[in-house]
Amino acid sequence: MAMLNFEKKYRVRGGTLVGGDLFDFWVGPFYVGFFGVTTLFFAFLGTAMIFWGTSQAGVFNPWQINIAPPDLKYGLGVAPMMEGGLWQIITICALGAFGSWAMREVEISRKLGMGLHVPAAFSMAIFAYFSLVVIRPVLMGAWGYGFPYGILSHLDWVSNTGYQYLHFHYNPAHMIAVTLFFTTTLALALHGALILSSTNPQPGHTVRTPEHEDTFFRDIVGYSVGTLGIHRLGLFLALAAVFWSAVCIVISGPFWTKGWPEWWTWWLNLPIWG
Ligand code: UQ2
Repeated sequence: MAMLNFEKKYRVRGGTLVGGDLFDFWVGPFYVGFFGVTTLFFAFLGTAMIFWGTSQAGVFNPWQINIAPPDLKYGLGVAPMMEGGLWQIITICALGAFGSWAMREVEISRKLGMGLHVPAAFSMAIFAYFSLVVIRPVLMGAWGYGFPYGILSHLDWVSNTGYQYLHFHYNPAHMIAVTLFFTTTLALALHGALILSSTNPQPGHTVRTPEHEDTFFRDIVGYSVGTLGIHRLGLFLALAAVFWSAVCIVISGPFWTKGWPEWWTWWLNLPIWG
């Protein structure tokens, strides 16, 4: 593939964390780096394990793929290959691939002299996965509390786990997470609409400036968060949504074993009701 004219300027040497110049090269449009190699290694191994395990179970319908975690009786030990051991290896591969991808983002950010916001944001997604398959299972004493790898089977796990706490919407951390997800879509809808509106002026007008964007929101709600501020707000809302999602599932089991509706008895038991 031909190198685009601006790429020569930005394809700079250095910024690597591991391997020095050894992996500091591109294949076509892709930066490789040490972590590009480890990403490919873990991703291919993990994916191959899923396909192999699925074929061993005689399943050839993608919707029915199900690589289950070990039985609870294996606790936090190593399980036999076909009884959850495969799930354990796939989990290690997944964490290896996600972690490598994050480090590759760090190397590219350093190479370009940029902040580390992108790998920091991606790390929150890794943390959400890590909390489901490592933190919560470890706190509860068995890998069997992890979720199964399969399109429909992981949906069943989410539904079953939620119903174990009777009504997950009464989980206060779940409430905060949902509110943050909705607010994220509100912020992106406002921002997307504002940018498209100012870059699509009425016939005969030139493209509008950020001053027009500020003015629109000052006119309608008395406040403009600003062009940089909206992106800080968006990143904060999205990361906070993921963070509270992780909190809401990690507290379910390790720190609260009853139904979530019952958690609210603290409110009914306040002495102020007389
Ligand atoms: C804004 C601004 C932008 C924007 C948006 C706003 C010029 C291009 C969307 C408006 C956002 C406000 C008032 C905050 C809304 C708060 C929440 C919690 C959704 O002012 O500056 O830049 O895109």
